[in-house]
Amino acid sequence: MGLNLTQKIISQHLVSGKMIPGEEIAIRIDQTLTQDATGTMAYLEFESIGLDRVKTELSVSYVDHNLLQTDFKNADDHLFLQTIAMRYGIWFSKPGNGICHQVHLERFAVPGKTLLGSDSHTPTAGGCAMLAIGAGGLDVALAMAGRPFYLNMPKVVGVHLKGRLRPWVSARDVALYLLSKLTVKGGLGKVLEYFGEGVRTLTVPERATICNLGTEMGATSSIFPSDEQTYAWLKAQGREKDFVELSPDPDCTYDEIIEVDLDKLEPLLACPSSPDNVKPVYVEAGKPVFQVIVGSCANSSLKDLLLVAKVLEKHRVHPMVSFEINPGSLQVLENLVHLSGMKSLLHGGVRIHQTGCLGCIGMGQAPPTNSISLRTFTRNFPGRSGTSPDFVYLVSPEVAVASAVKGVITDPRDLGDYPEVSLPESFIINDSLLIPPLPEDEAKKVEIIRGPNIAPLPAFDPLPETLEGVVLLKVGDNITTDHIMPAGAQILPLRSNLPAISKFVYKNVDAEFAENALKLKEKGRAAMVVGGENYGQGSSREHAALAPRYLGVRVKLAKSFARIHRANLINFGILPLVFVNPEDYDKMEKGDEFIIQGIRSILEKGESIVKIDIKGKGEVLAKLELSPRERQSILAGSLLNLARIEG
Ligand code: MIC
Ligand code: SF4
Repeated sequence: MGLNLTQKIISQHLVSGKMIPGEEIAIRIDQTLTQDATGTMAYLEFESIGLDRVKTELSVSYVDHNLLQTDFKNADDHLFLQTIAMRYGIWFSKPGNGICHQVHLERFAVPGKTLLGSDSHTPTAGGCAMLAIGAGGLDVALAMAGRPFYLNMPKVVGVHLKGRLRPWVSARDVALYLLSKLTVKGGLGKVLEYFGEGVRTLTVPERATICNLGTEMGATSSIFPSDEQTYAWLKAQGREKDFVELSPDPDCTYDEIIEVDLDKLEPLLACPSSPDNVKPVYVEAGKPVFQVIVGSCANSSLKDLLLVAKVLEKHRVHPMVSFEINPGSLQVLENLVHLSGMKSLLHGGVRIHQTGCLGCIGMGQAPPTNSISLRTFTRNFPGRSGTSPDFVYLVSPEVAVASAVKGVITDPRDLGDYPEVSLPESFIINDSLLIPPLPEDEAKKVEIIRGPNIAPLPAFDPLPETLEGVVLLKVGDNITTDHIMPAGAQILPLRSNLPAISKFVYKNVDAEFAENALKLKEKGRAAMVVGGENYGQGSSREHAALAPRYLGVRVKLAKSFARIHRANLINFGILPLVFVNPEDYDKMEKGDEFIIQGIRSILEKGESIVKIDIKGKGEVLAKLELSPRERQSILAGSLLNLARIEG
């Protein structure tokens, strides 16, 4: 029997394990990417492994998240990242060069290769037929050290695209449609592989938008085949030598099939405050909007901005709307200028920002109180915008510009004829903010510059035989890493300083969480957090595991976990326990005292049922399903300890 594309790429990179869904496999990683918010920690971890140079084919360090320089902290991080890249043979993408996923698609994505990135939207490169996966910084550090990446063999869902998108309906709507079907957890343990006649109607940046938003469904990755569209993209980037044709075998099978009629889709939006709260635009039409932003790794390509520019050739932005554009990359910006798109944007009443993540991660661009903000971003989790409560809708560039023009949520089909937008056959390439790795002999001489905000990694003690402590917090379903470890302008600059950032854990859920946890830790007791389904969805930030661990959290007990967060918990020695009887969730309360006897022995013996004694309430049973390697990581106290033991 033939293989689908995902299975093909995995089989070519398989280091251990069998390609049976759910079983642990290890794959070789060809390329890695980091961004500044996760990168500082990832490079501190890489450094502590003690190698002289990265062992991947290509590793890139991007600066795109922490661009705001209100004091020395972010500026120091930039310098640290640049010098550590110079020291270890890593490409460095300077601030201003653009969002990691957009730049990677332009300059580095190669069909058929594997990419591991310390950012959850790394699957964006699936638009160029890469098997691209988001992971915690430590996993990326280990991949840079030449170690394989461990994951559970995903199920492969074939998404059959039929027909062609109609005018004013775009790639974003394909993803929103799938979000409405799959919800934020429907992609867990799966790769979404696109096939069918509709595929060839979509350009690589459109495919990238769809792959990017697969992350919001919890998918391990998303991928398109490599075909004439891929060739056209690589050629336009001056990289046609990287092209290889790749498609699934004709007799391949999929674990599931989803059919999407592209020509039946209509403009959609995700209402506040979850990416899967999807409705047709006309249902919300007419509500006044005060802010509209086109940007982020999902929708800031040249095609997206040219579309907006074309509309603004004929229309002006409504006086009550702040219409903001965050270009995805320097390349997008320069080509937009060259094609006169910038002129229409400026003339039409747009506010232009620098290239980067900006408001998508709460670095500026917070909306006004009680007002609707429309954004072409990836996530509208509550408070992520920086304003609380917020009313953020996720939309396509088409819906964004139509609403910016009318001042109310608008179905873009109301604007009349769809403007013709075509991409140039070759882009202006400008790599002036992209610094190649130094040759080995020069690299060795580089001195890494560390500002005072870069704190060394603390030590993590091994798992004790008995865990005893208190349930410090109980939360509901779909808790995001933004709840656990918020971002934004105040907190993001502390990503390289664990003691400092830990003070903000669960800040918007329980302002006293960090203080209470530290008090407990001082008494030598452990903290537990109880959660519902899909605990830890969203970002790859390992700080959502690292910082709680620093505060003394040793147990998370939930109905189910999101993939990357679960891996991060294991990497830092936190037990990801799952209720055997989900009804037991109801009897757990904040303040419950617990004891888990013999936990080390349970792990050493490879047992998978854990008894938790809750004082005054009796026993709660939990599952602990771990691979041998995951058990070793938790026993050692962190994967870093284990990597050091293994040498
Ligand atoms: C995000 O969109 O939430 C981020 C910021 O890009 C994160 C990474 C981070 O928290 O640094 C992600 O998606 O992984
Ligand atoms: Fe940046 Fe937003 Fe993309 Fe995350 S989702 S990488 S913050 S643009």
